[in-house]
Amino acid sequence: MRLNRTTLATVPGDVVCPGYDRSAVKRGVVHLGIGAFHRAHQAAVFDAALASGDLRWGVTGVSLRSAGVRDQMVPQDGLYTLLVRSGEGSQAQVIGSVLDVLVAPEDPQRVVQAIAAPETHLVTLTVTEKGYKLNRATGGLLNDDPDIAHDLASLDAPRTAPGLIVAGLRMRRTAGLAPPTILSCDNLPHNGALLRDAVIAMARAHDAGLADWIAAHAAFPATMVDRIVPATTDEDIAALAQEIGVEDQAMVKTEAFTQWVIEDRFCGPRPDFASLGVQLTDRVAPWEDAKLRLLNGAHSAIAYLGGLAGDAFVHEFVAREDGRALIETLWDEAQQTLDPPAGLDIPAYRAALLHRFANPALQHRTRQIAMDGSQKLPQRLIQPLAERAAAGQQSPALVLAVAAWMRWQAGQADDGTGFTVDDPAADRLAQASSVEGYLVVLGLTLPAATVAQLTDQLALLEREGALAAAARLTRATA
Ligand code: NAI
Ligand code: CS2
Repeated sequence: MRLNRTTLATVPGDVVCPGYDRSAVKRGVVHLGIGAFHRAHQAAVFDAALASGDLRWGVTGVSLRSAGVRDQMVPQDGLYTLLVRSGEGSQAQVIGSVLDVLVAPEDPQRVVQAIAAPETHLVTLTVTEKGYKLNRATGGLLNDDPDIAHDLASLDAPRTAPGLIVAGLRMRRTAGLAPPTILSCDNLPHNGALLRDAVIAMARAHDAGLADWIAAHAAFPATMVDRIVPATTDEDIAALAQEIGVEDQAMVKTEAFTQWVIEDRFCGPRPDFASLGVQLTDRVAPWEDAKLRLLNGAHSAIAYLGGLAGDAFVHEFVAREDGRALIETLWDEAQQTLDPPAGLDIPAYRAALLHRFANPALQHRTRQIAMDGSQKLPQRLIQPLAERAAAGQQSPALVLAVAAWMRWQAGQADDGTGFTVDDPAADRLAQASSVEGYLVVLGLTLPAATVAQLTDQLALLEREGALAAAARLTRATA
């Protein structure tokens, strides 16, 4: 028996369920990229908005690639369980904010129409870093990407997020409607500005007037999003079915912590975010940098060093004394590059992060974080390393973490086990055999002294393995 609007009545009483009338909910949000993170983060906030009595914030979810999530969610009437797992136990809640899921490749026009619908006030995105199709070194669209090339030629059946958004905005403009606010919720620095540039570049290829209208009237606030959401496994689904008595193929598991900081620059209606625990601020960049360089930087270090050492999960790496010591050193280095926002207590933030990473109930795979490293490393590790090098500071932990990413590209763990490198640049990375070669793939340069240190650490990792390299660093910095 699957979870759906009929079987909802049978779930145990301690599972929180939607208390609002779902049939009265309007579709105020179109979300592109309805993966696990959206379901554990933004959709839960929209659910809380609905529960507060503001029924404008139902979500039309969109898959840009496969039909998998639609096939999980539509038979369940969009209902799914959000399972919060902490060291203390777990709490389940059924979320009702997702009303429909569209599969863009099957019917792109339905997505365009959803964006253009008068009741749509927000378009949100979690399409992964690579989904923006940007050449991050130059800031322009990836014009040689076949899907971008297709959308630049015609928007009749768009294939990319920028293409779908521009086609939707074009339809709104023709209908005399204002644009919705468009919120990137991916882990990219200046995500609002990046998305705005991509959308305006796509629009300009078709209609300069449309591009100018978007530039003048649409809002693309920057956001910082945070909640650790590991990919759901078959075991998670089976265990939840035992607990709630129905099968939920769309469930997501997460931690108790959640944070959403949004630049307060909307061009139309939005929920009363402040009352829903969302922070609105003038400047998101300091929050983004702190999160990307402390949380995500440590995550990537753990993914590559732990992954090479054979740690399947994040909590295994931070259970090691040398693992924790390495992360603390990395944070000492990274935090000196930050301009922390008022309200962020860095020592408390670091302590909380270690606690979050140590949560064994989350089962957060190092392999999941290791994915798409070429899209993640620059903002997480290389930028702070470059800034420190420019200031004449040594950064042994950042250097080791970046070298571990380079070592990862060989597709072999320290015990000789082979794995596939999951990265849009995997082919080019596989051809690169030196530090300089890896940096070319990223489109970045570093000073010669830093390149030499990376080369040393890469050789050390090849010779002695990740744990020995982490232990050496602990001894050297003790
Ligand atoms: P997921 O794998 O469950 O979902 C990824 C979504 O992105 C899917 O809808 C997929 O179709 C889409 N996508 C993937 N490649 C794409 C491409 N080339 N073009 C267009 N769409 C593409 O992953 P999840 O957990 O939902 O994470 C997605 C993003 O959310 C992350 O990359 C990150 O930027 C952000 N995020 C994730 C967190 C997490 O802990 N999982 C926490 C904070 C942010
Ligand atoms: C992780 C993030 O997969 C990754 O790259 O570092 O998704 C991380 O879980 C989130 O940013 C936490 O908010």
